[in-house]
Amino acid sequence: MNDLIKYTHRRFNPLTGEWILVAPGRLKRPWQGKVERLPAPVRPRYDPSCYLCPGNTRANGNKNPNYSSTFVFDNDFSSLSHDSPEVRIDERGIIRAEAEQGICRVICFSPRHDLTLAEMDETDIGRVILVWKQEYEQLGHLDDVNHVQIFENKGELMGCSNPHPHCQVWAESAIPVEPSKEAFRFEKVRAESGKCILCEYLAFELGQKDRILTQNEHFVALVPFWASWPFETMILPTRHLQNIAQLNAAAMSAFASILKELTVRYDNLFEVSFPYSSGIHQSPTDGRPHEEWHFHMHFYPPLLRSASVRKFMVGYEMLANPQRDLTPEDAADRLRSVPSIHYLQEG
Ligand code: H2U
Ligand code: ZN
Repeated sequence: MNDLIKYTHRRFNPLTGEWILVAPGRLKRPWQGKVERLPAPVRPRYDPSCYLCPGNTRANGNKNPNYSSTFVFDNDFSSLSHDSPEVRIDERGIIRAEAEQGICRVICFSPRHDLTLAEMDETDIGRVILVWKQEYEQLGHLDDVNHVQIFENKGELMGCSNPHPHCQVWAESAIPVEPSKEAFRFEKVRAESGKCILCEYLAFELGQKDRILTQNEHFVALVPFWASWPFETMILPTRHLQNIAQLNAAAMSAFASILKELTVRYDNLFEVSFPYSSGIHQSPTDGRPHEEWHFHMHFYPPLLRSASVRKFMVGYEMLANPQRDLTPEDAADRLRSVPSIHYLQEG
């Protein structure tokens, strides 16, 4: 293994069935990753012009309550709705389309305009996780909802439209493309061997430790062996759980704690509020038990070398498959080597 990974090689992503190309030799050019600390952006605790701050009026004229913890509302510009008619077309098996039903919501993490997950305390992060759990359960129970996607776009680089820390929930009748790749793989491996991809993977990683960033009694955070983004990570429960609704109080606190540590390490890497898209992949809500699923949270950050140098997934990545030069092992080393106290909160 150690020999193989010194040279250009391909790695298999068992969750999607796809491959990535790893070219460690390209990293022989000097690393200039250390950047000067930029002055911390001045972010007010409350911004009178923010659509998401407590008491403010949103873009469509609705007024937010004076909320003091989390705040959930139906997205004013929702892509999905419950009232699209159930119609489909299928011409020659090639020209296919179907109506899609569902609902989109926005979850503000806290009234504070200036606090991302990395800067929130674990108790408040725990409140966000509780809302994720409630939304997964409530929306998942709706007749026309078979899948609930919870995700966060963080930072302008990821196209986030509002700096007030928040995430979104899109609940719909179809299983979207990325989770359905995983669903297919979980089912296939279980049917063939009776095993769970992530239980097997976790057992391997806990033996190796090369890519593990941190762990507690209930969760592990790691750089997956098959990561395609430079600092891509994953949080996964140590037990074979299908979804976040199955977490007990101790596991929820452990989830909050590992989320805090991972997001702090991210911010500390380039001393910047680290952009990413993250999201939870968990069992569909179609009424079946889906014992094959092992829920997990993905983090896909775009940054490569500094607060301003990003990785572009273009050219070869768009037309062939993802490729990387920083190895997942080196990425894990770098994330492990930064402090676990947030750079703006130290001292
Ligand atoms: P981002 O997570 O990509 O920043 O999107 C924020 C969502 O918030 C976006 O889907 C919604 C947008 O439609 N939104 C409202 O519903 N009301 C508003 O007043 C502002 C933003
Ligand atoms: Zn705000």
